[in-house]
Amino acid sequence: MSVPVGTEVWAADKKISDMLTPGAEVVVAAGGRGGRGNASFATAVNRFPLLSEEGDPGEQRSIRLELKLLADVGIVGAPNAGKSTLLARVSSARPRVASYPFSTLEPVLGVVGWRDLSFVMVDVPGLVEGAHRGVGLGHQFLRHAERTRVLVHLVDGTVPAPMDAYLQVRDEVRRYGGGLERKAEVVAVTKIDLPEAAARVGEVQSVRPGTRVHGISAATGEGVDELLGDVAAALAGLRAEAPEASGSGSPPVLRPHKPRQRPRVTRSGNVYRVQYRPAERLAAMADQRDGAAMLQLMDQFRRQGVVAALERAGISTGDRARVGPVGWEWE
Ligand SMILES: Nc1nc2c(ncn2[C@@H]2O[C@H](COP(=O)(O)OP(=O)(O)OP(=O)(O)O)[C@@H](O)[C@H]2O)c(=O)[nH]1
Ligand SMILES: [Mg+2]
Repeated sequence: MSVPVGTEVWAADKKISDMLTPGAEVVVAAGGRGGRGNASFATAVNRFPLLSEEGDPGEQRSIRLELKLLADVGIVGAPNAGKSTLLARVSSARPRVASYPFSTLEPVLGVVGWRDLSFVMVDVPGLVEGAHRGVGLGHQFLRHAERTRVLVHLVDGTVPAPMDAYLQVRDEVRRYGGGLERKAEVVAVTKIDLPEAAARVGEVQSVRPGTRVHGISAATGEGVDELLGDVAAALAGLRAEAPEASGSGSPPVLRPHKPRQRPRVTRSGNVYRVQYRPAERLAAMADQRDGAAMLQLMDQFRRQGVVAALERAGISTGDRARVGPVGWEWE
């Protein structure tokens, strides 16, 4: 199977793997084991093996592939903060911009060029209080910010309490978890071409002492270059800290863990049924009319731990034992 990079593979609501490098492989359903002919049952004392084994059918399972966008930088913020306007200003992406909340309904990627650097930014639809519980749109899109390395947090400079708006979005990001809250965050108050917004930068700065809160206008371009400079510096800092995997060598093959099977016995009345694929495979192929084959089968059941499992389950003389199509009276 070939899937795009950035895909998560889920089966039965359990994450099997992340596909992070081109060519990464994951086995989601193993092919069936081949059968074994009777020659493979020959031993020094049993030179005429009467047993053989049928092959197994391949595994079947439903899987869900969840594609996460890969971007270096995620733009987060309350609805109407000016996220899409900024992305449109700094890249050739054309996300929907409108003067009402929730105008962007799906994440949009843009490639940003800054000096000689280029990085990918994703415009994540607006976050509102309760987004982590699925209120509004933001939560389902926050996963697209999971793979980013830097968050640009935009605060609308025209709302009555920009500081509260900042803290609310921070809270949503923190509750979402997944390491999002630990990402480098570059904060900017938007729309500073409007006087009331320009006056708000200091307010937000007061909750972020020690790190610069930018004032930007995506409309006029004011402050945008400095903002991108900070983003580039954050990205460069992270690159220096954690150099990306060289990409050389063959991609790892991730295999879902398969628990080791043991014989399981279920009882109904005086019938003890053994569930154990290796034993059932043998039983399915054994010729029940051939006494010698049946003796060899019992011998294999003993080696496979089937007899011990039946004894542990409390089988006693006169009860019936069953393995696949083979049944016999216990003695
Ligand atoms: N004056 C001014 N208006 C801006 C600026 N940036 C955005 N706006 C306006 O603010 C409104 C919302 O902008 P968007 O970019 O759609 O906001 P958003 O954060 O993407 O909103 P959602 O997608 O709904 O979350 C639009 O009417 C924009 O024209 C700015 O720098 N100055
Ligand atoms: Mg938008």
